[in-house]
Amino acid sequence: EFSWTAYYDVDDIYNYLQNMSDEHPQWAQLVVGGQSYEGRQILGLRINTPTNVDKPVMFIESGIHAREWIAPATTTYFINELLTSSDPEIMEMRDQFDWHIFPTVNPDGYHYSYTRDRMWRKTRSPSDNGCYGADPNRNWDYNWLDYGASSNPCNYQTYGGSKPFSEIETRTLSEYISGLENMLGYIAFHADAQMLLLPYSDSSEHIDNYDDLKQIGDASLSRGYAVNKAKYGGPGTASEILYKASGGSIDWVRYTQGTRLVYVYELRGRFFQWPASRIHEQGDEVTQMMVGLVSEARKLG
Ligand code: 0X9
Ligand code: ZN
Repeated sequence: EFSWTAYYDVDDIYNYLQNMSDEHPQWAQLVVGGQSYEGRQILGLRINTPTNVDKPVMFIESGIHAREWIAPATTTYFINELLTSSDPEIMEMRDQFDWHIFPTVNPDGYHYSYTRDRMWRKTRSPSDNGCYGADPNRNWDYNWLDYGASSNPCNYQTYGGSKPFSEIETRTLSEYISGLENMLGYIAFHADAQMLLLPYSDSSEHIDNYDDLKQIGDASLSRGYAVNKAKYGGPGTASEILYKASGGSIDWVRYTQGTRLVYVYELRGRFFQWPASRIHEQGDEVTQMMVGLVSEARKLG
């Protein structure tokens, strides 16, 4: 039985998604967001309750960094809340959007971190010189390799890949994203800086709707704070409040798709780890942060 008191390998996460789509066939549909180097799928759930209006898409990208296990765990927790909660605010949030939610967009890396090397971050594609993987959050085709990324395939952390979208995971996921019409929001979950970040990640220039994103982000963080009194940094431009790095997903999404609500939530943890016994705590916090985000965004229209 799937619970939120343990971390699971990717097959178990995918079984959970399959089970949820079986249990809620009229709302939740298993979707394939892309492929991985080792032949896995990037599986997600589309949650779209029946109505006769077209709803804006809310996209959740999670687990792009393999070792940040709290991201996928929080994302399945959030899916469970959307599908089973009787809290009116959560149900309203569920009904308001066409949700596309992907808990593990780097499934090979996650499996490798789960079974072999806890601190693994990258994908698992081999390079010519015998090293493995690229940082999938340095591999997107926007200002690729300009800042904060390595061109050395043996760099354990931030190798940007042999070219933009060299990694099948980022390339196929970007194609899925491009195929979505009417994407209002794109949220990426990471760990462990405990911050809320806005685009761009490689320029300190404020984007045109910075003030709105800041106001919505503040509302989100204060809703989250009410749950456990955990203080997050930001909201602020990623390059200003964390560090400068090019080739990240949110920059590509913002620039090429023009998506209005784009955020990275850096969740809690130490050395990218978070106790399994406290997944609930992080999950409830993030659920309330999402409630705060969507209700403030609705006010701004
Ligand atoms: O470096 C990253 O990709 C993210 N931080 S993490 O520790 N989870 O690896 C931050 C992504 C947001 N953008 C930048 N500040 N570059
Ligand atoms: Zn990360």
